[in-house]
Parts: sequence; structure tokens; C-alpha cells
Amino acid sequence: MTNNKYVLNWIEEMAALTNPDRIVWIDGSEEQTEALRKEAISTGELFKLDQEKLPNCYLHRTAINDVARVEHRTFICTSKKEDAGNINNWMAPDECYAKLGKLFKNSMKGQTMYVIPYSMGIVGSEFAKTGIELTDSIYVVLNMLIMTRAGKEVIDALDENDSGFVKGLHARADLDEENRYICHFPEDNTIWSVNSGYGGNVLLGKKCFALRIASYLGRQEGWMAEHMLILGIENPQGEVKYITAAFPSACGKTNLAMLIPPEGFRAKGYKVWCVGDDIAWIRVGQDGRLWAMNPENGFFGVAPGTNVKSNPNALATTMRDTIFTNVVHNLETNTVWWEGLDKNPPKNALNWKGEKWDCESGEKGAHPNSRFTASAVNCPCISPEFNNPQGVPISAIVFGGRRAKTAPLVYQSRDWNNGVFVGSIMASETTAAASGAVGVVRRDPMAMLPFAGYDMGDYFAHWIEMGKKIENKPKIFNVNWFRTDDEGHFIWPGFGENLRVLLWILDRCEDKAGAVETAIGYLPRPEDINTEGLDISRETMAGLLEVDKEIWREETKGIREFYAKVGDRVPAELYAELEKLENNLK
Ligand code: GTP
Ligand code: SPV
Ligand code: MN
Repeated sequence: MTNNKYVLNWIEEMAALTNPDRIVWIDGSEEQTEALRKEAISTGELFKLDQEKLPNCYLHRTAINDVARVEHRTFICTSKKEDAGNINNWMAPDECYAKLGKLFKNSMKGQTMYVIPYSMGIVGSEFAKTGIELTDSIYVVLNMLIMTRAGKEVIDALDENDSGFVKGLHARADLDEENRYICHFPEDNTIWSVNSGYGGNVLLGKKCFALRIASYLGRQEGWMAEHMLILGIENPQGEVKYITAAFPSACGKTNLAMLIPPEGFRAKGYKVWCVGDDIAWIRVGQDGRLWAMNPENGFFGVAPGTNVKSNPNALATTMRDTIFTNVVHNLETNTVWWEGLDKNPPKNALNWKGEKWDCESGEKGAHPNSRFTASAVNCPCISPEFNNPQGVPISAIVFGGRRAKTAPLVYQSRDWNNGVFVGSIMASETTAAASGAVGVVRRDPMAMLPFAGYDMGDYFAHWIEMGKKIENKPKIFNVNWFRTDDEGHFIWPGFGENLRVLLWILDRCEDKAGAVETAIGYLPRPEDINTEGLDISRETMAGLLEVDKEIWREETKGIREFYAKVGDRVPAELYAELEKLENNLK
């Protein structure tokens, strides 16, 4: 497939280590892909769903001990520990290569090693980057073919003398939890993942490359890799403005990226275009604005909660060419189901573990982190700019998380550095997207806690530095769709209605909307957000926009503790912002 010596030598070395029976290059052709599907079906790795109702759709089940990212087993292996920082797990590169080398040794014996050349971004474009993943899993191959631009054209576009590709090695091995490792060697452009077969652990183009390795490269090269959706909002005059938003895992990026405007807004001509739902690569354009592109080619979205009301676009996207992972298998219709799809759970069905499932048992049928892997081109609201290698110009950056009480529905930061501060103090209740306890508040700066490929203090400093290079800075905001009442119910209706908040945000970017200054930043008054056609009282809006100083004083203590934990590379600019906030709250 290639004459690139760096590629060939590396594959030879990895094959010597893992000892596969065969090596197969993935070319991206429909013939090869179909043959792989057939093979996976024959071994039970995939189930073919009803091809009339769900053309080209398949179901996969992971091992029951392998259902989410494993943050405690994720390592950044820089030669100096301080470069990985206090927040990341660290291992010395030599030690890690030796340790994982033992786990990879002969791990592919009797199996095929697939070589997947893939591009993050438009193949051959200036801002795209190439990766090669070696894997023993057809499931990984089929997912990578959806999630990235993969195959022959990628390796053809790689120069013979280019050694800068990202080298990913993955083996399922024994799926042994105790020996599961997701390791990154940013100084070597290398990722090693062993003993898992689940999503973010093994689709190495996604979190491992496009966030952890890319954030490291971005700092060196002067750009940013962020855990952000990108969406365009078209107004009735046909003008489109773009927003990026960083929310932690399972906190609403896919939903927001594909939102359908409330009826009244649709009638007026508002439209939302999805550019990306998870990752944004961002750089300063020649025009002095910030430009964002989505390096992925598909969506690895959370299934539960996705339905015709909450996210019709996502649901439509999954109606063809989709791989479902860990959802319910409806045996009556040979289709899929998950909690929150509709009110008719199938009677004759298997749960995500493949066991007979009684929908009245009270036990969940789909895993809370069950997912769909679907093609971006199948999304009804995919942006016409999706394949533009330049990306799109950004008007606003939005941060947000799940906070039952503290954060108001929306607020605007005062300026870039204050906005970086707002991102750095993000916190959210944990979800099922990572293994561990769910619902615990944890600090998750810029939604990058598990994804920054280097020291978090340096990462903050990089944000501050980027601000100096952007002539026309986007404005920075914070949102919270998840405030709850005393009974624990969400107060804000969310989903499509979130457009109302985004429109206030865009109006603020053009000085067209009102706000009041508070201790934490600019907040809309209830009347500043258009609630036309929404059954929500002024008092409820006022409640959603309340900033409780007592709670926030407590919050600043948590922020100080967190900064101390991040360590001595937290920039002085952010401590200055923290002091301002503390003073404002006195
Ligand atoms: P990752 O793919 O893990 O990065 O997640 P994500 O940020 O894309 O989250 P996603 O959009 O898949 O949403 C996850 C969960 O949040 C789903 O159960 C949604 O139903 C729920 N959710 C999304 N938006 C809203 C909202 O506006 N309000 C409420 N109450 N729930 C929401
Ligand atoms: C996330 O957890 O943020 C995801 C899913 O987008 S995974 O690819 O598994 O990381
Ligand atoms: Mn994500």
C-alpha cells in the first residue's frame, strides 16, 4: 500500500511483537468492508438488524466489564512527569513500553492484524493529521471507517518521507480489566491500548489522538484541540453564525449540535446546522478570527434518551449505516431499543448483556453508556460547511456542565481571560460515560479533565496565550441546562428550547441583547431571553438565573483547592480572576 519506510518499519516491529497470523490493510472499499461485516456476523461479533427497517445497521455487545472509558487506567507517558502534570496519570515511557510490551506480546497470535490508515480532518488538507491504527478487532475497523476518513486515499496522501503520522496499536488481548491500559506517548506520536474493546478506549482517532495527542501538538504548534461541538445557527435573513461548546461527556453536546428550533422559531426561518458533536480543532485564521473544524467523520453518540422529541436528527442519522453498541435487541422485529426511545419497551428482547430481558423487571435494558456509531453524511442537519477544510469562523465559545444548583442557566464572561477562568472552573456531575461513580460533582475544566495530553496548568496558559493572538475574539459564555428543583426535576425544558439561550448569546456578541452585571459575569434578565410560546413563568426564569452568593463563596473554596491540585503552572492571570470573583462575592 505504501513505500513510506517509517510506516513499513513500524508495522513490521509491531507485528513482530504481537505476532498476528495475517496483516490486512484496510482500503475503505465497500467490497472489503462488506467482507469484514460478514466475517464479524459469522463469529457473533456483530448482529445484522432488519435490513428493511434499518438498512446496513448492526448490533454489537462489548464484554460486560468493558462498557466505558477507563480514566484511572489512562496514562500520559512523557519523559518528565511534570509535563503530564498532576491531573493525568503518568508512567515513564520506557517503563510503560516494557509493561505493555508484555501484554501485547503474541496477543494477535492466530488472528489478523488490521492496518487502518485514517485522517483526522479532510484528507490531505493543511489542517488534517494522519494516523494509522493497528488492531485485532473488526468492530474497531468498522467503527473507524464510520468515525474517520479511512482507507487507501489516506495512505496515498501520506508523503513517502513523512514520519509525523500517529502510531496507534490496539489489541483486545484477554479484555482483562486489571491489565487494561490506554497509554499515550505524545513525544513519540504513539498510542497503545490493550485489553479493551470499547469506544473511546479503542477508536484511537477519537479521544486518544484528536484530543490527548492533538492537544499536545496544538500547544507546540499554536492551535487548540477541544472537547467541543460546533454548530451553525441560521437566522431568517439566511446569515449563519457559529458557536463551539464544551460540555463533559454525556452532558448534551450531540443533542445541542443537532437541535431542532422550537416551532415558533422554525416558522420564522431559524435553522441549526451541525458541524461537529464532540471534538473541535481550532486555530486563528488569517482574518484574525478563530476558526474551528471537526476532525471526525461520524458520531459516537449516547443512545439512551435519544428520541423523536429530544433529538430527531440524531435518531434519523441512526436509521441506516449504523453500529449500535450495548443497546436492547428487540427479537420480535430484529431492531434496537433503549431507555427513553419510546414508551413501548419490547416484550421479547435481549438486554445489552445478551440475556433475556423482562422490561417490567425494573432493570435497565440498554447500558446507560450504550452508543450508536453513525455517519455524519446521514445527519439531516449536517452543515454544508462540514467538508470545508478551513472549518467555520467562531462567534462564541460556550462552556457548561451538569449542576443542580450553582450555575445559572447562562452567563457571559467579562473578557477573554475571564472567559478562560470560567472554563477552568467548570464542574459537573459525573455520568456513565466513564467508569466510576455517577452523579458526583467534579471539576472538569473545559470538559478536558480526562483529555488534556499535558499539564493542566500549561493547558490553561495555552488558552491565555491563544487569546493574545486572536484579533477578533469570540465571546465566552457558560450554560447549565441541568438546574433542578427541590424534587430533583430539571427546571429548564432543554433540548430544542436551548436555542433561546443560544440566540441571547449570539445577540450579546453583537451587543444587541440586554444583561445585568453580577458577581460572576453578565446575566440576562428574565425578559432578555425570548420565552415566547414556552410555558415558563417569569419567576421560574428568575430562579434559573439566580446567583446564590453563599453557594458561590463555597464554590470559590473548591476552585482554590482544585487550582492547588493542578499545581504551580496555573497562570497568574487565572489566580487574578479568582481573586476578583472572591472580592465580588464579599
Ligand atoms: P459524549 O458523547 O459522551 O461526549 O456526550 P454528549 O455531551 O454528546 O451528550 P449527549 O448529547 O449525548 O447527551 C447525554 C445525555 O444528556 C442524554 O441522556 C440526553 O438526553 C441528556 N441531555 C442532553 N441535552 C439535554 C438538555 O438540554 N436537558 C436535559 N435535561 N438533558 C439533556
Ligand atoms: C465521551 O465519553 O466523551 C465520548 C465517548 O465521546 S468516548 O468515545 O467513549 O470517549
Ligand atoms: Mn465526548
